[in-house]
Amino acid sequence: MKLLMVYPNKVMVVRAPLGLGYIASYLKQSGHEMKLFDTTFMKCSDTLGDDELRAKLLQVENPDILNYNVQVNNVFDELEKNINEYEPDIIGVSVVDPNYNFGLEIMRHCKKMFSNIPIIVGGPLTSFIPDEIIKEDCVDAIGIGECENAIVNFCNKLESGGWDNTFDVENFWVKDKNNIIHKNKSMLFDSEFCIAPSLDIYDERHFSRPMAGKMYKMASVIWTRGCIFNCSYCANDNLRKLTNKNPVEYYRISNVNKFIMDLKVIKEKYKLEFIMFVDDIWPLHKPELVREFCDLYKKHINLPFHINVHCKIVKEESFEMAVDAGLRNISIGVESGNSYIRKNILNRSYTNEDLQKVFNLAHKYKIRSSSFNIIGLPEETRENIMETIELNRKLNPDSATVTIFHPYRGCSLREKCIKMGYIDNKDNKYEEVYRSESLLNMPQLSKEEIINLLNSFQLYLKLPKDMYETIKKQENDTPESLDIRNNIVLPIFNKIRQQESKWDFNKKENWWTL
Ligand code: B12
Ligand code: SF4
Repeated sequence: MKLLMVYPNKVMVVRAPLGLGYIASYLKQSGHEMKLFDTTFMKCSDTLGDDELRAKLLQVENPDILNYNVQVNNVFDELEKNINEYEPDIIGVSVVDPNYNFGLEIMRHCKKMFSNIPIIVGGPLTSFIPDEIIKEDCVDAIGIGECENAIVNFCNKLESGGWDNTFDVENFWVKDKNNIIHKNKSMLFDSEFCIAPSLDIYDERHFSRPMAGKMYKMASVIWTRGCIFNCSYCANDNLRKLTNKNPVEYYRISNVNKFIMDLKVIKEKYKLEFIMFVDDIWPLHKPELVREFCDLYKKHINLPFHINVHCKIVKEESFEMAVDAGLRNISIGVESGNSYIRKNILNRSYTNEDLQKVFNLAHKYKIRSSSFNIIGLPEETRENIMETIELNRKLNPDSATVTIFHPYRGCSLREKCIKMGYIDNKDNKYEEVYRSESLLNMPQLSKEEIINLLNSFQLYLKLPKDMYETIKKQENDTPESLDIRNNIVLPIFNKIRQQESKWDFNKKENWWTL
């Protein structure tokens, strides 16, 4: 079977969608074919791309390095051309909340032009609104949860017995010709010895990423699947519940030896300079396993790498071994500087001291650290956001990523937003507001104030406190504010940034300079 998989990425988030690489490798191994139609580097809207937005918000150092050579072609013409040339048996579409509306436009167009080709949809969103997606006339089947095995079964059964033969494929909901939906349960994917993802489906530009002001040839990889926590703004808890597994069963770690050997092949094939682990939580709480990983990693990979860290599970022993093996960059979820918001709104339990300990480790071992922060949270006030800034000043990360809270479907905090009247049950216009606007109508914190604080977060973080009055004056969008921003505040900010540590991850030693 030939599957044309569409990745309808309208917001130009450049990191590759890894799940599709896994699907491609499983299909290939079973004698099927998959081609990716990826809109990341096509101009799909007039809004800025993700990295450009980050640069505008002062979250990217040296924005000059960003040049993805975006093509200005018509996505629909391009897609038709691809379908005519490739002649797929199935069209697949992968959706998350911020690309669903665009994905739907694409599916409707495909159904109109190629009514005889079945359309299947997957990605995290199908797990949360399966009824809504399957009821669309342009959709013939949906895959729920992780679908490496499921999609192979689906293709095998379709090839051997036609559409009616696919009605009992696990993880799939399939529509028959009378519009009756055949629903099957979702099984947890056993990733222990999973096959490496096929990175050759991706455009090479996905591998070129900015980090600390320089571009590196890097690939995103994932060693573990799932997470042991259940934060309210994240979909993981609900993805886990679908499979009826407890958090320990849901958190899966692939065989170290197989993982490293697969990574070695990828490293050599793509001449990588940097490895970006996108695991939800990298297993720093398991020193024995980290030791095994580091020994093999040093021997076979020996490249600088990045991981995501949850401050509650870090053991210094593991941290030290990881640095010795090449760990050079960590991202730590701070999220909010206010403990009530953290515990009661985000369902995250840790103290400022827990966070400080991990940032101190990064400073002690001289690796680069970055904090993740969310603003515009339910019940949050301006003062709470200032607390987040204050905490970041103490933690002293090399960079702070700040995003506006969006109540994505599948996250339990969305229900709270609906209950409190902050959003309407139908609100789902994420692609227009991604990184640039809040969807929440809250009495204590206006949408304007959230944007103003997003625009000024880095300034409050880096500039001396005696400039706070001046920074406040440039927060809104008036000509006077712009004048203050451009002529007083930004020149000082840029000077401070120039004086900060510089990082060169290609160096084995002295990768930082002061
Ligand atoms: C790595 C990651 C990214 C990467 C890669 C994105 C990608 N599209 O893969 C980057 C950094 C680019 C990213 C960006 C964003 N992400 Co993200 N991301 C993740 C993360 C942590 C892991 C994804 C992953 O690789 N999983 C492992 C692979 C194997 O699983 P998978 O990608 O889901 O693919 C499997 C299935 O979904 C399915 N499948 C996928 N596509 C298809 C298609 C068909 C036809 C079929 C049958 C099956 C199928 O099979 C795949 C193989 O098992 C998840 C959290 C999570 N636990 O899933 C969030 C997550 C997917 N991201 C999310 C969001 C919202 C975003 C952003 C908006 C950023 C943000 N502000 O949070 C952007 C959106 C950009 C975009 N256009 O996709 C949400 C989605 C929520 C929702 N309701 O849709 C998640 C679930 C996190 C959360 N907040 O809860 N993300
Ligand atoms: S720790 Fe991260 S991945 Fe895990 S549930 Fe919380 S937000 Fe999601």
